[in-house]
Amino acid sequence: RNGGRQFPYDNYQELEVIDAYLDYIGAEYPDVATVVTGGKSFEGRPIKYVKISNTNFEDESKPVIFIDGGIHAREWISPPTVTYAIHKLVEDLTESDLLDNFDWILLPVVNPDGYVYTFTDDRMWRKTRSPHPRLPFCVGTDGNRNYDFHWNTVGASLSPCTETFPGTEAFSEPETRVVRDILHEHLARTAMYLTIHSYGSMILYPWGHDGSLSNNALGLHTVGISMANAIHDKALSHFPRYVVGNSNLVLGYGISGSSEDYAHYIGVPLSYTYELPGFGWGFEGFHLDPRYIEQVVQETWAGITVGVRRAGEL
Ligand code: ING
Ligand code: ZN
Repeated sequence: RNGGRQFPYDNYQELEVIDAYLDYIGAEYPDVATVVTGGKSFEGRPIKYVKISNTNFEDESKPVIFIDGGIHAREWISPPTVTYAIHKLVEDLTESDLLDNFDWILLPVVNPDGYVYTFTDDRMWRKTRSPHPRLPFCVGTDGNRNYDFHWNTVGASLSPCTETFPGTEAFSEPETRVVRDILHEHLARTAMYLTIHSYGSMILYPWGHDGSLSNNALGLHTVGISMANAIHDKALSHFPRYVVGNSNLVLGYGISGSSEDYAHYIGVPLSYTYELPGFGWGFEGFHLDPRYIEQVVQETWAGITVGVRRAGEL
């Protein structure tokens, strides 16, 4: 054990360690946590998530909070923020209102093939690992361009060899289909969807494809600001302050086929992309110094919990 919890936050963990932690949680806390394999990645790895409820998840009696991480392989700070949420909800138990009032779905690594590849071959790999059917030397689809909302219209690359290739069709990737299926299965009661990326210290909301505002723009912005303020209150003084806003306007370009837009389009009222902190550019940005993992998972959890409680009031 590590300070009373089973998952270490002093360094980045390989996929096996993350999967073993999820299995441990399911085995040790069967009354609150159920581990589900939502599907298999292109290379056949299980895509695991945890359903958490202090009553019976299948009663469908509470709003659902769905958080995913690790869709982009190199954004290593993302998965530990999701495992930390599992730790706080299942092992720590100090914030019982979060379980009394909500059910949770937590999926730390959407793209296990890419994640493994960043440990074995290329630390800067972003996409999935499926080769293009006609150009097999071009490997990988950008999972966050592969969703079926304005798919392949803006901010995605036609060339399958590049970083933002949206796939041969919407939902061509088994990894994004797992997230899609979770969203649809619990759509009627999903209050909030968060997809955790890095880097940039931003909380972004729809619509990414054209920069227009959704009917719930006021709710999105209000909850987004409260999350950013909660993070700021816990953040180290030299961390950049989070920016909150419409994805397209904040980033300065359009993005089509993102999970954030898709979730909101099908009806999730509060849908956000978190861009966690990173210092410097490129490698430096994606490889946050491990000494900050503990800090970032804690401050991110502060943001998530404030947002969730606020969502419960809306
Ligand atoms: N950034 C996101 C990306 O997928 C983004 C930016 C935010 C896209 C919100 C869509 C919606 O490119 C990273 N770091 O992946
Ligand atoms: Zn990303």
